[in-house]
Amino acid sequence: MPTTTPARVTVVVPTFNEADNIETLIRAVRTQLPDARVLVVDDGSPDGTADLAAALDASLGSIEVARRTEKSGLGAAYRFGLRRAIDDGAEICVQMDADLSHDPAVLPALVSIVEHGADVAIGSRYVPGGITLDWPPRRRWVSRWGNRYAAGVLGLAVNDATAGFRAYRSAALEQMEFDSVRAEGYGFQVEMTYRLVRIGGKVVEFPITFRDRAEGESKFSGSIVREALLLVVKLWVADFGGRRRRRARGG
Ligand SMILES: Nc1nc2c(ncn2[C@@H]2O[C@H](COP(=O)(O)OP(=O)(O)OP(=O)(O)O)[C@@H](O)[C@H]2O)c(=O)[nH]1
Ligand SMILES: [Mg+2]
Repeated sequence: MPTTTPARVTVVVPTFNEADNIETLIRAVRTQLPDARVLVVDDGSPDGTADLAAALDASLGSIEVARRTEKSGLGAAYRFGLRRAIDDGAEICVQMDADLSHDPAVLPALVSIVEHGADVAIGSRYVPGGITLDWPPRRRWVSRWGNRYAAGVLGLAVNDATAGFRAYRSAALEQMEFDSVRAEGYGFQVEMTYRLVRIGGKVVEFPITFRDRAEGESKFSGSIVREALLLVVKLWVADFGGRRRRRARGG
């Protein structure tokens, strides 16, 4: 009987000032995925997040902390972290926030979905069974309609293209050349989704309960929403030639 070796998994966690959350998060990740590596990508948090994570490595092991000096945004942190994880041998890369909005109990399901053939498993708020708790109505509205807009304009059959809780097959990340994605905030997640769909990747959405952060400060801003709105138009325009060619071929 052939033995199946579990895929090598790295959980990439970008952090900026998450001292109140990082220990709880890392311990929960270790409980849910005991064999996974954790890569914390910290942008010089003044509150000592990186030191807390490094101290946990001493007791738990398999926790790497990438200490970057400047706060350069979520997209840059993910590009760096995913590249580092793949180069270090990860076959599946998970991305999740440090603020406990993403429930670590969902990790085994996301990983298993990729192990069973998906190129990305998205922890989704907008499929049946998915829900967002504690968000004010305005933020809920921006997220819900932002997703409808992005999916509608780009023709994505994805309900939560801005979600940040995902597991990717590393081979698919390479194929879609994720290093060249430029967007920073929600736009980063949208463009990653768009590229994956364009290479014919298989997307599976898994319902999650998303909770607003209980500790630490929000980095939500109008400018990252505007970036995402504009990006969708840019992607649509850039793909104009592609759509015409597909139509001409009858595809
Ligand atoms: N390395 C790095 N991490 C960041 C940066 N900005 C945000 N993060 C982290 O990225 C994750 C998501 O950011 P959040 O601040 O939770 O953004 P959000 O979920 O849109 O908004 P709130 O939950 O309301 O704060 C968290 O783990 C942050 O600590 C950054 O510039 N660099
Ligand atoms: Mg958050």
